[in-house]
Amino acid sequence: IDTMIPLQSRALWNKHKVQKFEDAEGFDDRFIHHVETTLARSLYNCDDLAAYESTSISVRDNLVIDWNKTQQRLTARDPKRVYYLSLEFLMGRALDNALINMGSEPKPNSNGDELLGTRDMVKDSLNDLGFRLEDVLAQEPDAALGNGGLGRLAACFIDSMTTENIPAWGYGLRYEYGIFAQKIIDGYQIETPDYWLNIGNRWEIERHEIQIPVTFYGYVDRPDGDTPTTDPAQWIGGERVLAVAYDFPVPGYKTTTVNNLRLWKAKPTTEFDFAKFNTGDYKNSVDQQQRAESITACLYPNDNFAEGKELRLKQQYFWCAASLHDIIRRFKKTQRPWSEFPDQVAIQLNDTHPTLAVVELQRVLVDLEKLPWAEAWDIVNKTFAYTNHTVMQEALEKWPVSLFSRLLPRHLEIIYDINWFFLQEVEKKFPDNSELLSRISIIEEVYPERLIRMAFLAIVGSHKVNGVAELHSELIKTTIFSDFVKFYGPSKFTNVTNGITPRRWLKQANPELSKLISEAINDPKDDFLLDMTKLTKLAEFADDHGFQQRWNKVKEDNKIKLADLIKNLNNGEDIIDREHINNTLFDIQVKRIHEYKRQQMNIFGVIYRYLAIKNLLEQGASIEEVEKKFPRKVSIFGGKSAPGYYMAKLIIKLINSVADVVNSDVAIADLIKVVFIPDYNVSKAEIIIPASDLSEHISTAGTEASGTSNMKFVMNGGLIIGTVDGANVEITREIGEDNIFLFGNLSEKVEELRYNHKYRKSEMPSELKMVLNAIESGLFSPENPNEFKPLWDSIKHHGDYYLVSDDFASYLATQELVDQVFHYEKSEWIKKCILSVANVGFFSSDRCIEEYAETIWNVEPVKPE
Ligand code: GPV
Repeated sequence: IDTMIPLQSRALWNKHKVQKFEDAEGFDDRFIHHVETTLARSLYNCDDLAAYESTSISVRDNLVIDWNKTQQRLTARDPKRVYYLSLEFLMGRALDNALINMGSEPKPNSNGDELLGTRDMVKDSLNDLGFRLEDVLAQEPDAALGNGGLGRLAACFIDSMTTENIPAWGYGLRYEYGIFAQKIIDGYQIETPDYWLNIGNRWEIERHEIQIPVTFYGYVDRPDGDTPTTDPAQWIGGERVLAVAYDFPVPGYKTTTVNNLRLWKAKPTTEFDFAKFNTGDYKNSVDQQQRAESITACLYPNDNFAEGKELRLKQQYFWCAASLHDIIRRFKKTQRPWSEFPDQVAIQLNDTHPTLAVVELQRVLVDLEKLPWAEAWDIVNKTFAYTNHTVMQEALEKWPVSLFSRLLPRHLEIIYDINWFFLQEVEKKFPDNSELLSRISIIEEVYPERLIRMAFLAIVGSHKVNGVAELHSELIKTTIFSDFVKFYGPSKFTNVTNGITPRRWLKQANPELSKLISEAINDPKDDFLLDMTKLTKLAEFADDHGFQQRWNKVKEDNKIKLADLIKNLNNGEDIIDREHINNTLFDIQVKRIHEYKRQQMNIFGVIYRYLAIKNLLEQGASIEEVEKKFPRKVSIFGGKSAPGYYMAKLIIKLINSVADVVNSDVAIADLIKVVFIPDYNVSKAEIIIPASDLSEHISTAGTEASGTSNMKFVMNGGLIIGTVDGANVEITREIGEDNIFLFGNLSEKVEELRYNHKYRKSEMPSELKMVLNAIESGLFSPENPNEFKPLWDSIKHHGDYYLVSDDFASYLATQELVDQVFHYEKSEWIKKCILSVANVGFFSSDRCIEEYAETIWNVEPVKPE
């Protein structure tokens, strides 16, 4: 702020200081104020949407007041800050979360007889004003600026960083279109655009005053002729766009700290191109300017896959350049020497998407600030840390050198120099090892195009590299990054097992379970949401029959809510048998559709069950007899496929085709139902996850870096069927191996098993043969028997890369065990659920953030006074 209010005016400012609403009266006042002024409506035309908007603005007012205080406190204290750079923030809805987080200290209600948090207070107020909170909350579109786990992790992290009072900023892009909305038409996925800003966005604050120019293309100029590339150079850019800041206040739980999520939008510069205008090219020049906005138009809809499009690289640089500029501007205000930059700034790279920030900082320090190369590089290296989220080759970003040389010519030079210095060090440590040099080089020399390996650049530019679960963090050291371990030693590589925020994923998604817990452990103020070790007290009730029944009632109510959602999505037609809901096992797999996540194995399992039931019936068994072996079960699927991912889309089609056949087969009564829930997203997850009896986390061992929905399901009192992969390993350690259904081959075996397939040394289990035969017979695609050919071919003829045939038998056997416990030992089942929740505390993202803060960022909380 450059205009300072004169001293004599300040009393006036303080006299009129805006106050937060604290009680029902205050809320009503604020709510009606915004209806009548901000929305220009009245009590005669205030519908649910207007009520949502007015409630949001009122709540935002409170947040902004605390946001300002937080920023003032931080400016005064000037502590080290964390900057979390993520191309995805999968935030979901903001209002309910803000109401829960803001309601820090419950206050007595008007009669003084009950403690009310802000959420309950606002709920009552809205009632008095003529609205139902649930209907109001449902008006909000999801902020779906992410694909899946990686983006949702970033959202959980900013929640935890704020709750922990860590001075933190999130930086990302303000896409106009988030992840596409999924429609299912005739069983096929159809993508439709997610224009989430259609009704405006009441949570963002546009900062017209913060506009940062970003340059692309052009050429490099060396005023002094032929100086080395490590000397300062001048990049004369060709295209210029502006980055405008949009700020989203991030509330924390039981704290008045409010952090900032800053998202950039691209817009044209107001520069006027005289040359074009004079040649009569006015229209063209305006059109070209307009194209600036396309940079932040759309989120790339790929999960675990790098597409390599020019516009994507533009997005990455646009975002890195603007964010770094902002970070540097903030640092410079304190007039510290550059050497102190890493003491003030920690930048976390969420995957390799922001790796250009490493190069950009080096460029700023060398070209603009004129620091010597080595001094600059030391600062860069101490500033950055990199989180890897996958070992799968197709997800590792590699950009063509040719694209770089056009779009970012100076950055390419800098990358070459970084690589040159790095390879020299490698050569020094391991002389005459040209194979090592070419393996470890940031540049991959491959015909017809040389490629820049972004992960390698991120490692070289960072002081720490972490994986997201123990198994994954070991795997990156022994596979994709093993040469770097040889060179740097193992201490540069570390593990921080992922976590999730219990505020959204327990309190918000599952208020009834949350209430039961707080009563049981005698924690009326919900402090367990901050200190999840308090949950261990639940273990005392694990065998308590009365408690088990209350626990099960909560689960049943949540299953009814999910059945209602499914009914609504199915045009009001019920698929799930309401009468038997309590003894129908809800078996859920919701996540991005991917061959490695093996939804195909799940649906094959459903087909097997269907065929087996049909067999028994044909042999004359009664439904009651069949039910003893195959009790009631609903298999629920949900998830999006990348638009260009053919096999994933075929898996969706198969699931829907199986659903058609099975659900309409009256012969099997209601023993199996199959449901594909369209358009899985955060707000649907909040309904689906609390309703699970069993959830599936069945990736081929070694492929799922961590998984985070596994943690969400356990936190909501559901059991897991899973492979020994990702965070399933630590979940097992924490909750106990009696409380999880593990199966399948271990990651150590994967290589050998794939080898066996390649040389046709594997036998397919008879159960899988049966299933594939049924599919091949056209049972699920009578008009087009070959529709699913690519699915069976990939197993039978293309090496079964994801090892479905190796794990299928043990998957089925484990499902049988699940049925046994759920239907014949229900008390044991519920006990397992209670014990799981009792020991799920480790997976709070608060624990995770504490580990990052201590071992990687070296930052401390700054608490409100
Ligand atoms: I790389 N992840 C993701 O959602 N998108 C990606 O493009 C990539 C990784 C996920 C992993 O697949 C999960 O195992 C992990 O839990 C999550 O990132 C968060 O670390």
